[in-house]
Amino acid sequence: MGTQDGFVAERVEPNPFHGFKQASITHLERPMHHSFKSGLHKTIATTAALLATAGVTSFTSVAQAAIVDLTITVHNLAPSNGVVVAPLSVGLGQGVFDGFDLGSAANASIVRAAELGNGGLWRDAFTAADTGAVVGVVGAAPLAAGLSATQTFRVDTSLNNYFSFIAMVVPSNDFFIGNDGAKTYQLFDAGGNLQINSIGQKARDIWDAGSEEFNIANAAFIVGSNALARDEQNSVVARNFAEFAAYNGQSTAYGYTFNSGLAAGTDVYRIDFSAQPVPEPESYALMLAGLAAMATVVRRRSRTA
Ligand SMILES: [Ca+2]
Ligand SMILES: [Ca+2]
Ligand SMILES: [Ca+2]
Repeated sequence: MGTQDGFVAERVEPNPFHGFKQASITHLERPMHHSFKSGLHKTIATTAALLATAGVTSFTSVAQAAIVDLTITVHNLAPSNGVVVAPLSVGLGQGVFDGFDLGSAANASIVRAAELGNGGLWRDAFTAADTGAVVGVVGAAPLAAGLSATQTFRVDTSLNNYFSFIAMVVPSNDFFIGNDGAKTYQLFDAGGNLQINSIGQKARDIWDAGSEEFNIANAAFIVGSNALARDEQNSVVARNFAEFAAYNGQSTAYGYTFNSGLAAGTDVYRIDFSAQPVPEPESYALMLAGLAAMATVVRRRSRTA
């Protein structure tokens, strides 16, 4: 079954918008294994404590630049009662996956993300083009103005150095944010250092996928509309934020009356990054071997004492 991070469920339901909230809260990729990680950290602490007890003073850092925990935090900065952004699909790879082009027709993965808020096909296409990629979703529900969401991904700074993203922006028929250039955002330099702290999106950065005609009755996030319905637009990907104002006064799925409030330079969204180095598995193995050796020494000493 496909993921259901979008504005409507994949399966057609009698009333698709009845399932709006339920369909919006699921995201399946959880690359982090927090309990495993914290367990290992406890082991390190225990190991360090035992080595210190045994009189070992030179315990060098095990941190390596290549593997990091990348925390991505997204913020909806739009004016209140304004646009909402679907959970952000992200891809971290070598800058080889290019999802769409300004002035060209959007492919099926972009159409799915832009018309229904579901980035599943986009993430599948990303990993098919870049086998070492890490993909996932930030946020469990469409993000309203003033709110934030965060997610941590374990990445290799040499395989996952470029960042890409896509998310539907509503109310709309087929609007989204995302990067046109596969190599626009190089997060990590050759030394594994994070070199981008933040990516901002203004209203003028929002795309119209050109796949679905403007029609309030077929838009997502509007009460009484059927997002699954669509009129083919047969156009190309283009910048467009002015169309949001056409929804002013409409009732939204979040219970407020929509008011776009957008001008070209209005801040809409921000993606923040922070990176925390983590030890590589080989370092853990070496440490555990060292601990075992030290325990043997301690045991022998206590026996001969
Ligand atoms: Ca492109
Ligand atoms: Ca359109
Ligand atoms: Ca639609």
